[in-house]
Amino acid sequence: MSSLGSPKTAFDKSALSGEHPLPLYMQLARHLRGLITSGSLGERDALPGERELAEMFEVSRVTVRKALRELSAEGLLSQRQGAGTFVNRNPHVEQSLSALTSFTEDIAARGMSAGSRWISRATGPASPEEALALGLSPGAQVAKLRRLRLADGIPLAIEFAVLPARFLPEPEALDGSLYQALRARGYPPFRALQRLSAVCLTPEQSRLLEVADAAPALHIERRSFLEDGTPLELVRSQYRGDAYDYIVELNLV
Ligand code: 16G
Repeated sequence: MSSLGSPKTAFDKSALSGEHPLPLYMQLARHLRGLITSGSLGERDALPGERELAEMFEVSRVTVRKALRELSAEGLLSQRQGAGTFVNRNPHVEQSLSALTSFTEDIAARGMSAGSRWISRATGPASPEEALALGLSPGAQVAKLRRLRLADGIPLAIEFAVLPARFLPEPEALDGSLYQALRARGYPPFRALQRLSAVCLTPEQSRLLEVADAAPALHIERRSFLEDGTPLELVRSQYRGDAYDYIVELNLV
C-alpha cells in the first residue's frame, strides 16, 4: 500500500468530464496513470474491482475495462485472473548527463541492487561501423557484450557493449561490473560522448524489458575513452522510457 494513504482517497471523479474531447476511457486511464506515476497509487496497491470503479467514476464497466487494459498494456498495471488488478513496481531513475558512471554505480547510488542477465558475450571481428567508432582496423578482434540490466531484479535497459579485445580478452569471465573490471585491469574510462534519441522498442526488446510492444525508450550511444584519448568502448543501449529521466545541468557560459 502506498504511503500516501488509501488509494480510494486519491480517486477523483471530477478528473473525468463528458464535455472533454478525449473519450472517457482515455480520461480515466490518464487519471489513473497520473496517480501511479505521482506515487499516490503505490507499488502492489490493489485497485478496486471493475464495478466499484465504474460506480466511483460514474462510467460504464466497459469504460473501466478499456482504461485498465490500456494501463496494463503500458506495463503500469497487472491484471491477475481471479485476484484483481495491481499497480506494477515502477522503479524510476534520474540520471545526471554530466557524470561518467557505470550502471552498477548509478543503481547502487539509489539504494537498489544492480544486476545483469547475459544475452550473449563473445570475442569476434569488429563490424566496419564498430571498427570506425573504436579506431581499429576493419575486422580487428573485439569483445561483444549484450546484457539486460536490472535494478532490484526489474529490467531497465538492454546494453550492447563493444570493446577492443585487448581491454577485455576474456568476456566470458566477466562477472558483475564492466567498469570495475576495466579499472582493475588498468583501463579506467575517463571521458565519454553520448548521443540520446527517442525510439519505439522492437517486439524482441519489449519482451526483454517486459513492457508493452513498441513502448517508447531512450536509445543511448556512448563512446568512452581512456585518459590518453584511446577509444575504450562503444555501447548502444535502450533504456525504458517510463523508468529513466536524464538530467542536464546548464550553466551560463
Ligand atoms: C552504463 C554505460 C555503459 C557502461 C556500463 C557499465 C550508459 C548509457 N552506459 O550503463 O556505457 O558499459 O554503464 O556498467 O550510461 P557496469 O560497470 O555496471 O557493467
